[in-house]
Amino acid sequence: RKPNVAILGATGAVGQEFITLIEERNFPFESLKLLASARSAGTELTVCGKTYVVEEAKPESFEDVDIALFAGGSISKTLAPEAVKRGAIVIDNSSTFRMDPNVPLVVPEVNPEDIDKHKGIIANPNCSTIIMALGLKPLHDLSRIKRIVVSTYQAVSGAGKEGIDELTNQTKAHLAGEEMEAHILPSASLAKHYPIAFNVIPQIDVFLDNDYTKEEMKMVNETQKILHDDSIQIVPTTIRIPVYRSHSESVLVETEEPVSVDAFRTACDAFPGLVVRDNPAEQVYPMPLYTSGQNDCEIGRIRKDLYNERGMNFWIVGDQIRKGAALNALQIAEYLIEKQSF
Ligand code: 2RA
Repeated sequence: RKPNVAILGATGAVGQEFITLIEERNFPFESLKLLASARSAGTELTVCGKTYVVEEAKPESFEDVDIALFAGGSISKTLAPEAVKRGAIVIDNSSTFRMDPNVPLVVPEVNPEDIDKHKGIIANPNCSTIIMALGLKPLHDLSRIKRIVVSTYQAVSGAGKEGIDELTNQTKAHLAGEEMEAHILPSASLAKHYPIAFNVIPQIDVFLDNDYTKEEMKMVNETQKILHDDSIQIVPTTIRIPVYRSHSESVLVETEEPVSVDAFRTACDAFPGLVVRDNPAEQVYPMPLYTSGQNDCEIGRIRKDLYNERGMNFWIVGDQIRKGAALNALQIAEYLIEKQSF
């Protein structure tokens, strides 16, 4: 049977991508409810040719809902348990429950076996974690990963529609010789904001006591949970760059045994959701301008560490709103529907 579906956060960047993907993938639903904050209630949105009026999200909104797609945000903390209480399975893109031992944290191509362990909530990992995990898993299957050093180059879409608008407005202002105004990045909650146009900002979200940011520690903690191995050492630097939609990541991995470039490239070729774009002689490598709007992540610049035979470098790029958020969550829902386990 088809599920009764609700989308919480339907008017935001991720919510809008849920709708686009539902139409693109002919995602099966019996009924659809679009939910948002009181501020956005009343907005009319069209899905599969039918017009829906966005309703204010309340606990009772989840009566008779089988699968609830939560686009993200702190509202998950109060509404996810209310939805579960009413029989819904919540697939939550916020960070609220990701490290909860009772909540599976899932990239469907990497750890699908965790989906069935849910107790009502399934957490969608952070976008930079999802994209990196797609490159890690084929290597981890060849030889267990021991240590990862990663630098990310993250799109402004990670900061939502406001982040996208800020890049546009600052670029226009700069090119017109005007002052650039900054209100959103590195994080709206912080005292200081910096322009992202023609700049990079080595901070995403707030700093913690260990001088790593929340975004960086998400990559550490979530990757260890997804790969079920908290002995894996991960040293991240997450950076905001003036790109609209795709995150790019430079990853150096040390494995237990040496792995050849050919073996890793072949494994990536066979890995679902991953496309190998790797031919230096022809200047072929992934770039965010070309991965945006597509479902697959692209991997390239695959090469051995210059000094350590157990080291492998790669460059991986993926659309932050699609695979980094909405698509990953929808694929989890498709798994539940295929198994009729909702
Ligand atoms: C970002 N990963 O890129 C965070 C949240 N989407 O801003």
